[in-house]
Amino acid sequence: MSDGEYDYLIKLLALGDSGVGKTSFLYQYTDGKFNSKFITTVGIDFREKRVMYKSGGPDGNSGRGQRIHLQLWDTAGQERFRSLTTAFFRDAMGFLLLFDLTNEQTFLSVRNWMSQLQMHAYCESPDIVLCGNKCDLEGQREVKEEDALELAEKFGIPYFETSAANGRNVSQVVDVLLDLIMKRMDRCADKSWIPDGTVWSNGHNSTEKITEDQNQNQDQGKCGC
Ligand SMILES: Nc1nc2c(ncn2[C@@H]2O[C@H](COP(=O)(O)OP(=O)(O)O)[C@@H](O)[C@H]2O)c(=O)[nH]1
Ligand SMILES: [Mg+2]
Repeated sequence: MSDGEYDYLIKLLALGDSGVGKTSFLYQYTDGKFNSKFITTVGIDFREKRVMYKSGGPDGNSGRGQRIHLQLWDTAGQERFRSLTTAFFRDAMGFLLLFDLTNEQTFLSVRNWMSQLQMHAYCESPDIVLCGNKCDLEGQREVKEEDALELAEKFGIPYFETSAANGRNVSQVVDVLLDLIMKRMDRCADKSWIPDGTVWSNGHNSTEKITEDQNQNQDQGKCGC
């Protein structure tokens, strides 16, 4: 597909404690590479990738493909809760919530990240995928798969064990998140819940698609789904 053309611009945000592998995960997803000596990228806070999304049609066959321009936002340096603001979460339509399978504390932080999300995201139940990262380091594992699954189930979100080092489940996680987002967009006929930053290829953003009245209902928790 040519550079300027896409049907949807979708912004995703990677969250989780410092060191869990957010930057490495995004780098593996967009570039298919891993650098164990990765130094926080200076000056770039998001990565981009184009994907095709095919929704299942009513008859079970694939519908027309949608051209998606994914913007994946990293959160380097903003991991500390107090520095996160509503503005930081604004515009993101889906969240990759990572913890480190070899560091139990990062798993315990997941609850805090979930409450931050519930407070600041576009609605109280935004689309989130939980990732237990560094699954290649099986010998150093501190978090059991069943415990992570149980927590994910409690929050009603999918859980995957991933490795930014060998790429395991990395693209699958993004596919699952994108699928949740696209299905939510389908469900919300008026689309008034869509965050301001969502841009259609014709240059209009979601704010332009709604009336002032509806605009007043755009507060978080009112996504209508
Ligand atoms: N073995 C292994 N190391 C990883 C993985 N993901 C990240 N790392 C390493 O963990 C450290 C922190 O990763 P980074 O991406 O900077 O974490 P961030 O602070 O969440 O962005 C770096 O040394 C990475 O090389 C993984 O899946 N497996
Ligand atoms: Mg980082």
